[in-house]
Amino acid sequence: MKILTGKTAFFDSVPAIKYEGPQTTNPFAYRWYDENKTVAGKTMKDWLRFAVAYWHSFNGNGADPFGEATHLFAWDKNPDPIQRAKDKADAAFEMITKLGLPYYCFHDVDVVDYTNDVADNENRLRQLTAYLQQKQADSGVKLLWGTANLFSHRRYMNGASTNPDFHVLAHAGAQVKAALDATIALGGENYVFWGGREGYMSLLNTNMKKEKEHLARFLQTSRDYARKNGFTGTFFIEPKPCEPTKHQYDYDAETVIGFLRQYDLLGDFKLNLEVNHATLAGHTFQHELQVAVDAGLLGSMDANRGDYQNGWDTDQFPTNLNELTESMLIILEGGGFKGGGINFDAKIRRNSTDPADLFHAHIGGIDAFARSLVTAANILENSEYKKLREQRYQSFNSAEAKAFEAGTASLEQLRDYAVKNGEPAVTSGRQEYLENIINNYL
Ligand code: XLS
Ligand code: NI
Ligand code: NI
Repeated sequence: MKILTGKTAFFDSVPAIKYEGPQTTNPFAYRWYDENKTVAGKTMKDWLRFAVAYWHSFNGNGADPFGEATHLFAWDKNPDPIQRAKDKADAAFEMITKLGLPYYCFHDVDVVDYTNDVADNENRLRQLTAYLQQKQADSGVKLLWGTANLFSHRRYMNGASTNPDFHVLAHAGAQVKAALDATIALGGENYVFWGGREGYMSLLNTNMKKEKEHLARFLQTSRDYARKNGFTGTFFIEPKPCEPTKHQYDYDAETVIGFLRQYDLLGDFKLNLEVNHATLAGHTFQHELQVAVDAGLLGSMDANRGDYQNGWDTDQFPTNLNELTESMLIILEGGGFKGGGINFDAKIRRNSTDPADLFHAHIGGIDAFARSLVTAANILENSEYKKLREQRYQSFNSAEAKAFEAGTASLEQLRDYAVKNGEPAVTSGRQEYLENIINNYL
């Protein structure tokens, strides 16, 4: 891939990251991610479809509720908002091309600062869209998905499409329209809705039924606009149970699937699952993946990890090989992502203040996924894992069980089967044995 630097290089000290294999001591090299290596019938690049997230890497400045910015990066300095946005795009494409990744993702307000003037915002985004079109053409990097930030501005404090004030909802519409225009112009392959404020803080002031109907209608209206304007990609809903809102309507995968079914949106929408959102919902990420795969709706994922001691979205870079290997087992068996890929929705820590830290973070996450992909493929191909799981259900091969599954066995027949066959045997689920298989292949 051609390395793309703007007028100034922002990551001067960092070379292009290449695959060197597990033995290398070079911190700026991949040990596992070898993009053209074939694993389970596809290249690593095609299985993983990595994307860099604009917001965490190029807008995130390390500030937290207790303290000011600590990431004082050179691309974020120019006082002119358009020039600053272009510097940021230069930094983004320098990093993405040095990492050798195929995709990026953004919110409208990540690309260029927004004001309260709708027409001015549209104009700014159009200027930056043209700039990004050129960057994409020069590098071959593509847009995995675009989205609109409908949660940061104070007007959205009571929700965007679920706001009790129609005037606010209309502003959300204006933003989504412009973000869709940008996504379409950039050949974006998907479009995401994350409902950060689509929910409520207190039922005392909330008509939940009305708000959920508005959310559905807003999605339909947005879909219709995008389709009319040539968007052929997939829309993703990104579930999250809470934070910033106390109760969010897109709670988890199962909830969103029910919602999409209720409002007839399954033909256009799939899921974008995030690791730390799953754990906030009280699930494992593997659980969320399995729910989506079983419904044929695994569109994409936001990669990160949470902190077991904290109850919020810490968005750390993924490093947990057990969690990722179990996840890759599900993704592989499900045939991969439907339209999406792996977006690093993760941020370096407040005290990781060197531009190079962004590289170490991504290299670690990329290698952790690549290694998990190899491990999971190995487990599926060579271990007893699949066979053991299948064997647990072997009793369903009997004629009586097949009749039950087909819906032709009555409750009386189940009773007679129970009487005829006496007490079932005690059968081991062999959980520890299976856990050992994962570790043995790591
Ligand atoms: C926040 C979400 C957000 C979405 C995009 O928790 O993960 O970053 O991915 O709006
Ligand atoms: Ni996310
Ligand atoms: Ni998140």
